[in-house]
Amino acid sequence: LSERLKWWQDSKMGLFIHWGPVSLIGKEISWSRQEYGAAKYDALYKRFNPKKFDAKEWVALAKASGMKYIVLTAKHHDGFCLFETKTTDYNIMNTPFGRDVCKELAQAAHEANIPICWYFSVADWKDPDCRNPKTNDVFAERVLNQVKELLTNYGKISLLWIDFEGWPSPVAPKKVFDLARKLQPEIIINNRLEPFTPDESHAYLGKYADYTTPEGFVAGYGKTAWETCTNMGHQWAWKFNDHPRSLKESLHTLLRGVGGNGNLLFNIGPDSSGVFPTDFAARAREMGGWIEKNSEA
Ligand code: FUL
Repeated sequence: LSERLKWWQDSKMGLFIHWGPVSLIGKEISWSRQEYGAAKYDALYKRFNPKKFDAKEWVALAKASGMKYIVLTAKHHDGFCLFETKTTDYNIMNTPFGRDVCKELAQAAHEANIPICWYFSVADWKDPDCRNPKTNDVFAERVLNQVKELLTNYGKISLLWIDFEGWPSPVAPKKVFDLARKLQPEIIINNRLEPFTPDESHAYLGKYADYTTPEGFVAGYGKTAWETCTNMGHQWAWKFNDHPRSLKESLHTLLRGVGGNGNLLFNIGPDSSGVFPTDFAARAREMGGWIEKNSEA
C-alpha cells in the first residue's frame, strides 16, 4: 500500500466524535430530525452552549486511550456546521457558544502532534437546494465551498471522512476528491462518496478512494485498506443513560481489526456541555492502559 497511508495504517485506532446541537436532546444525530420535528431540531443550535468544551482535554483523552487520530463531525446530514463558514448561518458561530470548534480542536491536535480529520456529509437535510432538480447545482457549489473552508482554514488535515445518506450523491464525487487533493495533497479519503455496494457493507473501494469503511462490524476485504467504524456505546451522538461496552468487548473489537490489518475508528459522543461521559472516558483510558501494558518497549 502507498506510503501516503502508512501513518494511518500504523495508527490502528482513532477517535470518532459525533457531536452537535442534537446532543441537547440525546437523540441520534440527523436521523432523529424527522421524528423529533424538523423545525424543533433545526432550532436546537440557538441554545447550544457547550461551556465545558476544552479541545486540549479531548486531545488528551485520545492520546491517553491509544487513539492516534481524531475524526470530528464537522458537518453531519443535518447540515449544522461546527466550523465558521460563509456558506450558511447554520453554524457554530451563531450559537450562544460562538467559538469555532473545528479551529480549537485542530489547533490542540496540531500542538499535540495528533492527526486531525474531518467527517463531512455532502448531504444536507435542512438545505432546500439539496437534490432539488432546479437548484442542486447551487447546493453542490455550497458544499464544495465548505470543503474548501475545512481544508484551507485549519492547517494540515490528515484525512477526510466523507459521507452521505443515499444514492445519488448531490455533489459529483470527482469534484470533491480533486478539490481535497489539490488543497491537501497528502490527505487520505474514505470510500463513502462512491456507489454503495448493494449490501451496504461499504466494501466497494471505488475509483478515487483510499480505503473502505465497514460500519458496525469488523471485516477486511483482501488487500484493500480498511477501517471499521463503530460505537463504544449504542448511538453515534450522545444518549441519555448510555453505557460503554465492556473493556473485553472493546479490546476484542480492536484486536480483531488489527489482526486483519485494519483500523478501528471508535466513536464516543460528547454531551451538550462539551464533555465525554465519565464512564466512556474511563473505558477509553482503560483501553489505552491495556495497549501500553501489552506493547513491546
Ligand atoms: C453513517 C451515518 O449515517 C451515521 O449517522 C454515522 O455518521 C456513520 C458513521 O455513518 O452512514
